[in-house]
This record gives sequence, structure tokens and C-alpha cells, in this order.
Amino acid sequence: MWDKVQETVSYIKEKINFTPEYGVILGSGLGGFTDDIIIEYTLPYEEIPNFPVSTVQGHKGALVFGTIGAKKVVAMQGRFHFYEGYSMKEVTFPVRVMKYLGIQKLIVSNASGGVNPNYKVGSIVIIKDHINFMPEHPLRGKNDERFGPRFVNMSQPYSVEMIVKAKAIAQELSIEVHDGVYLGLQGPTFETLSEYRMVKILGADCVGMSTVPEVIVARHMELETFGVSIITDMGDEKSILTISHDEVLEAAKNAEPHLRCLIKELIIRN
Ligand code: R1P
Repeated sequence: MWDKVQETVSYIKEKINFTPEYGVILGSGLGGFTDDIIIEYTLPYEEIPNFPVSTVQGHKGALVFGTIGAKKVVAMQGRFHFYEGYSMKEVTFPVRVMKYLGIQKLIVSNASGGVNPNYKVGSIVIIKDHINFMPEHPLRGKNDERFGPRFVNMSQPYSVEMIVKAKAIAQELSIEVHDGVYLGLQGPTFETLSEYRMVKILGADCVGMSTVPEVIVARHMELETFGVSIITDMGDEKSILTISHDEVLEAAKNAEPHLRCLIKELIIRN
């Protein structure tokens, strides 16, 4: 894994002269964030050695390098999910690559289903913690100490400092935000009503099929991490839900302008 990561990093560094400070992972329907970046380079995933390719609609599949204000960022326009058939090591490979390209901070976004009755479709939720309910752990197997320790402290995976800043920015810009716990499931099926109930009973506020492995690997390498979710459907256990990926993309697109604004300001001011 170490050699593969270094090979990919060397390839990218040979192609482009750019050291990003921020990494941003764009979730379903949130790829438009790259319009806020003054783009210097775009590398399609298929051109990058050892990189997986995106197979999910709404995940374009490119690393975008550029600036937001004075800050240098690399954005993943499209992420990888375990349900696509990738191992957790493949799902999280880009996070390791971004770390060795130079990022110190990682911002992760996603679309999720809400179970907190205070949320509605379109709510922006700052992730304050997560519950790992995914079937494979990204750190399973022999640990490579060059990346990080065997046992990773997960008492505060999401940066308190960045959460406080994001909330202050949201208040200043009159963007309504909630905070909550994200629970990661494998997917690709959407949740049954009973599963939504389970998510709620387990203490989470929203549920999705990504983010958790990326954040675990980011913390393994001591990246400062911020997570944000757009609620694209509500898991109301009393009513019958029909949700499609197209509806998820549509709901995410509608809420995207506010989220974009929040992430942009967080990067500029941090
Ligand atoms: C389902 O519509 C897809 O949207 C979410 C779910 O995890 C699933 O992949 O995608 P992101 O988590 O990548 O935003």
C-alpha cells in the first residue's frame, strides 16, 4: 500500500507542480463545488495510476486542483463506495494520496437520509461524530506505521475547531445548519423502515453509504477532518418511503448553493 501510494503521488507530482493544503471529497450531487475553484489542473481518475474509477451517477471521476481565495485545494469530483465492489483499502486510497500530496485538512461531504425529526429534506448537517456500521474496516490487516498507529484514537474524529468555525460562518451568512451523528451502512439498498428505526435507536441522526472509512483513514494519518451532510430524504418510520438515486441527486442539487458557500468560507477563513 505504501509503495502504491508513493507511486501515485510521484506520478501526480511529475504532472503538476501543486501542493494542496485542503482536500475536499464531494458527495452525491455535490460535484458543482468545483465551480468555486479557480482550476489549475484536472486529472481524470482513469489517467492516475492505481486509482479506482467512479461508477456511480453524480460522481464524475476527477481530481481537481486549484485555489479558493488564497488556499490551495484538491477536490475529488466523485468518490468510491464499498458497494461498488471496491475493498475499503481501494475506497480510501485517494485519501492517502491526498495526504502525501500535502493536504493537512480534509473536508468530506455526502448525501444522507435523515432520521432526526428536526431535519427536513435539504437540511445541512455538520457531522459531529459517526457510527461505523460498515462490513469491513479500512485499517484491517497489518498496520504500516509509516501511515499511522495500529490503534487510532477516535474520541474526536471531526475537528471541534472546524465545527465551531463552520457554525459561526453559517450564523453570519444566515445558513441554517444542524449538527448530528452519521451512521455508515454498506448499501447499495436504501434503508428499510425498520433499518431507519434501528439507525435512530442506535443514536445516529442520519445514515449513508460513505464517509466513515474516509474519515477513519484520515484520522489514521492525523489529518484534521470536517464532515458535512445534505439530507436528501427523511426516514420516517411511520410512512412508506420511496426514494431513488435521482431524487437524492435532485435534493442535493437544491441544497448545494448553501453548502458550497459554507465550505468555501470555511476554507478561505481557516
Ligand atoms: C445513494 O443515493 C448514494 O448517495 C450517497 C449514498 O452514500 C449513496 O452512495 O452518496 P454519497 O455518500 O457519496 O454522497
